[in-house]
Amino acid sequence: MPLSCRGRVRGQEPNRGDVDDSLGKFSLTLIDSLDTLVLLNKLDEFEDGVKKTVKDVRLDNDVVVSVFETNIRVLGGLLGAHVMADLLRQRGDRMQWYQDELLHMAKELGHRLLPAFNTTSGLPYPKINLRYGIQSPLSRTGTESDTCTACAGTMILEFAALSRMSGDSVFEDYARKALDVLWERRQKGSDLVGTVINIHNGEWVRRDSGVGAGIDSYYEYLMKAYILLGDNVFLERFNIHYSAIMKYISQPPLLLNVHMHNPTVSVRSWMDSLLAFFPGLQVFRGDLKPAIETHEMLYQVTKQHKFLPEAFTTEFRVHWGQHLLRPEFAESTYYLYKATGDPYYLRVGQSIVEKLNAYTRVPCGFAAVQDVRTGAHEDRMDSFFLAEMFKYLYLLFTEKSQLPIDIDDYILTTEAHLLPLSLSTTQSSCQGNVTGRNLDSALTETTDSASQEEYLFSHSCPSTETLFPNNPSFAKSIRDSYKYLTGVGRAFRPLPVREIELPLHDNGMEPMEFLKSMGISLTQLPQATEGNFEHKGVFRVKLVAEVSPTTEEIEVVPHAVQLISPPFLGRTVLTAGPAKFGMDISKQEHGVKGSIVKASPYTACVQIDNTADIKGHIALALRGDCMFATKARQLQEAGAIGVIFIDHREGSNSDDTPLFQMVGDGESTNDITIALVFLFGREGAVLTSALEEHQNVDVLLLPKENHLGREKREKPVGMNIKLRLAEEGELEAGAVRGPTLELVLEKDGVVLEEEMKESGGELSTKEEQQQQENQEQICRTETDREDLRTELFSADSSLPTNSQTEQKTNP
Ligand code: DMJ
Repeated sequence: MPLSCRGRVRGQEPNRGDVDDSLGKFSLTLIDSLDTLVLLNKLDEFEDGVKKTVKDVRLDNDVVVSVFETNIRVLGGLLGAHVMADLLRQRGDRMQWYQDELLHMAKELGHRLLPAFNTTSGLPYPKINLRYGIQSPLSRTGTESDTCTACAGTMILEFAALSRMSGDSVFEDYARKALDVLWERRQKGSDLVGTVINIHNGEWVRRDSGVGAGIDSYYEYLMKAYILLGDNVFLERFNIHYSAIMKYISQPPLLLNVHMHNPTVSVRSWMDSLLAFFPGLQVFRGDLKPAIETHEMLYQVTKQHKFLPEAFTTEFRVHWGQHLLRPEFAESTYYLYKATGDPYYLRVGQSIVEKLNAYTRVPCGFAAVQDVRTGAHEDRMDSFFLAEMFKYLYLLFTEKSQLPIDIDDYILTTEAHLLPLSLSTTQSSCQGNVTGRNLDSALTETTDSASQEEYLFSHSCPSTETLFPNNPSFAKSIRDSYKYLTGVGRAFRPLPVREIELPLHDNGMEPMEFLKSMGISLTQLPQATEGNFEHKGVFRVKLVAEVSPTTEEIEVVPHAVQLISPPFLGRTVLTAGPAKFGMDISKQEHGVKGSIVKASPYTACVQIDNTADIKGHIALALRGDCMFATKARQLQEAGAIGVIFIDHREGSNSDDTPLFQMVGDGESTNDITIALVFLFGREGAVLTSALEEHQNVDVLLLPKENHLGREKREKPVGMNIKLRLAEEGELEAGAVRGPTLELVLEKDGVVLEEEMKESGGELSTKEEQQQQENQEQICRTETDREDLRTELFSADSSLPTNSQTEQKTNP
C-alpha cells in the first residue's frame, strides 16, 4: 500500500472482493519480485529475499485464493526464483546454502492447487482454500460453477515446469487436460472461445470473444507452451485460433470483441487495457504488421490519457478510467523493440518511465491511478508492477550482454517469470535467424517459392531483418498512418468528403435505417447529393454527409430504495444505480413496491433455495461471482418481482463512487423483466441491518427524484458563465460598475463560492494583498498535501474536465 506505507494483509483491510483473491497471506509481492531482483543484478537482495521466503512464508493458510492468480504469481514466482537460485549456486560464488527449498515450496503449493481440478470436465474451480481445499466443510468455497477461459487455460507453463523439475507428471497432466477441454469446446464454426465457461458441464456461460480480459493468457499459453515444451499440438491450436482472431477480432489497429457464434457481430464498443499484451504475442507469431499497428494505436491512447485506462472506447475515449500500473503495454513495447531494433520503441519505453515517475511515484512505491482523468491515486501497487513492469522496462533498456543471464534461454510467463527453455524435451525449431549456408541448403530442398517463403517464415525468429530485409523503415511506414489516430498533436483539418464501405450483411434494412440502428445519424450537407446504392450485401455509399456518432455520455439517472414500512416511514432514502436491462422503473408511475428478502445463496449465481420466501418479493443479492444478468434470471425464475444488488465492497458508497448502470451479459436480456437496482456497500448495509432488526421491511424502488416526501423544487435555470481576463489597464480602478462575480478559494479542497456584489466591489489595496497571500498559502498547502501530480493532471487540456465525466458502467 504505497500511500499508507504498509503491506496489505487479507482480513486486516476492508475487503475488496475478487481483487483480494490473489492475497493468500503468503508474501505475494516478495515472491512475485524475486527473479526481477536477479535480472536487475540485485543479487544480495535476491539472496536475502529467498532466505526470507524460505524462513517465513507459509502456504497452508486458511484463505480462499484465486487458483489462476496463485499459479501465475506465486507458483510462477517460486519456480522463477528457484531457477535463478540454482543458477547462482552452480556458478559457485553465492547461494551455496541453497538446497532447492523454493522448488519444494512450489511442489507443496502445486499439491494445494490440485484439488481445484477435481471437476467432471477437468476445468479447474476458480478458487481454492489453501488449507482445506474444496471438498471440506471448512473450505468456504466450491460453490462456484463458472471460471474464465484464461483462468482455466493459463496453468500449463507453471505446471509443466513443476512436473519436469520435480519429476512428478501429475501437474502437467491436469493442466494439459484443462487445455484439451477448452480446445474441444471452441466454437467449431468460428474457432473462437468465449470468456466464461461452466466447470462442470463445459458449456459456455459468456460467449463474447476477444483477446483481452477473460481470455488473454489462454492464447498466450498455447504459443508459449509450444516454445517451452516443443509440443506441436499447442502451435497447431494456436495457429487455428490466431487465424480466427485475425479474421474476426483484429481490425487493425483495433482489437474488437465479437460473439463467438456470430463473429461478424461486434459486441461492445470498448477495448480493455489487458489486450495490450497482444502485439507482443503477435511478435512471437512473426506477424509484425498488425502488431505495429495495434501497438501504435495503444501508444496514441497513452499520449492522450497518460496511461492506458482500464477500458477505452473504439474512439479512444475513457470508458473506465482506472489505471492499475498494468505492464502489458511495456511488454509489447519490449517485444517490438526486440523484433525491429527500431529505437522508436526505446522512446516509447522512455515515455512509460517518465509518466510513471511523474504521476505515480510516491514515497513508498508507485501508486495506481484511480481515474486517469483526475490523476487521483489509489493505495495499491499490485505485485505485477515489480514482477512485470520493472522487468520489461529494464530488459528494454539493457544490453543483452549486461544481463546476468542469457535472456534468450528463457521464456517469460504471463507474469514475466523466467522458465528455462532447457525444460523442453524436443529441439526448438527457432534457432535464431536462419542465414547463410544453412538457409541456402534448406531452401534448395524446398521447391516452389511459396513453400520457400513458408520455410523461411516458420524457421526463423520473427524479426524485421528476416521478414523485411533491406527495408529499415518498414515499421515506421506502418506507424505513420496511425500517428494522429486520437487527434493528439494533429493540426485541425476539416473532414474531407470520402467514400466508405458499409457492410450491411443483407439484413433487409435500408442503409439509412441500418446506420440509425448503429447509433449514427447523418446530417445533410448543403451540397449533398443522393446516396449511390449499388446492390444488397455490401453497399458503396458516397459519403456526402457529416457523420456524428450519438453521444455515449448518457447520464446515469440516480434511483432510490426508499424504506417505507414502520419505523422508517419513508425517511430513509438510499441512492441506487439503475440497470440497462430489466424493467424500466422510471416508467412505473408509483415505483415498484415490495418487502425485501435475502436470497439464498446470497450471490444468487445458482438456483435459489428459498423460492418460497422470495416469490412475490424484492430479493437482496450480493454482487460478485457471476454477472448481474445471471443473478437476475435466477431470481426472476424464483418469482422475485425485483432485485436489489448489494456491492461486495463493504465500505463503498455513492458519495465517493460515481453511480453506474448495470449492464447485461453481452447476450440478449429481453427475457429479464423485473425491477433491478444496485446499492453500494454502505447503503446496502443500512438495508441488511434493517432486515435483521425488523421482520418486515417494505421498500419502494423508483427514480430518486420521485421519492415520496421529496421537496418539490423549481426547475433549475441553466446558465453559461464566461470568464475573460481583462488586459492590463483595461479596467481602471473604480471603473467596474454593476454586479461582479467573486470566486473564493477555501482551504481543504477548492471551494468556489460565488457572491453577487454591487459595484464598488474592488478590494482595497490592503484587503487585496491579504487575499492574495491567503490564496497563495492555500495553493501551497494543496500542493504539499496532495502533491504536484494532481495539479499536473488537471493542467492538461487534453483531459476532459469533471463535468465531462463519462457514463460509468461496470465492464
Ligand atoms: C498479470 O497478473 C498477468 O499479466 C496476467 O496474465 C494478466 N494481468 C496481470 C497484469 O495486468
